[in-house]
Amino acid sequence: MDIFFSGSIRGGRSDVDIYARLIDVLEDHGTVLTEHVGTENVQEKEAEAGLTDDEIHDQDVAWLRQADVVVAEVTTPSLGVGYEVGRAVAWETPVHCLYRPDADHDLSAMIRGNDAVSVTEYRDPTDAVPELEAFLQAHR
Ligand code: 6IA
Repeated sequence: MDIFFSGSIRGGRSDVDIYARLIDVLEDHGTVLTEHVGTENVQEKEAEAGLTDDEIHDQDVAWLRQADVVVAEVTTPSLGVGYEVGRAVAWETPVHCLYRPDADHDLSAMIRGNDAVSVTEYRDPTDAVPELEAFLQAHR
């Protein structure tokens, strides 16, 4: 199963350790197409790779199209994550979002109010695992 993990990059990297822990869980269930989202120094790597924004966008949309499911950590608001969720919903790719309610920002109504998107609220990644695994099983 191809899993697209979506998490903030230019929106802010304060949750990178959480992304890495969630990606570890997802890797037990399939291929995570977007492992770089959980990499500590992704912005340095981005500079080293010398990719243009056009190349990043086109590669990312191709992975999104390929994915069987999308898992998005939406606690740190990110334009890219919102865009990816919107496109996945339009393609009827199943989307599950993870949100920590003790965050600075309340969750967008465009996510919480979207019947096509399921949301798990959690504090520690370990607490999110049962609902995440149930989502993956349901779309296997
Ligand atoms: O607006 P943001 O940058 O916060 O959007 C984050 C989302 O956009 C993530 O879920 C990623 O899927 C996607 N994204 C943003 N930057 C990249 C990227 N940079 N590569 C792939 N997807 C990206 C290149 C890094 C690489 C050379 C290590």
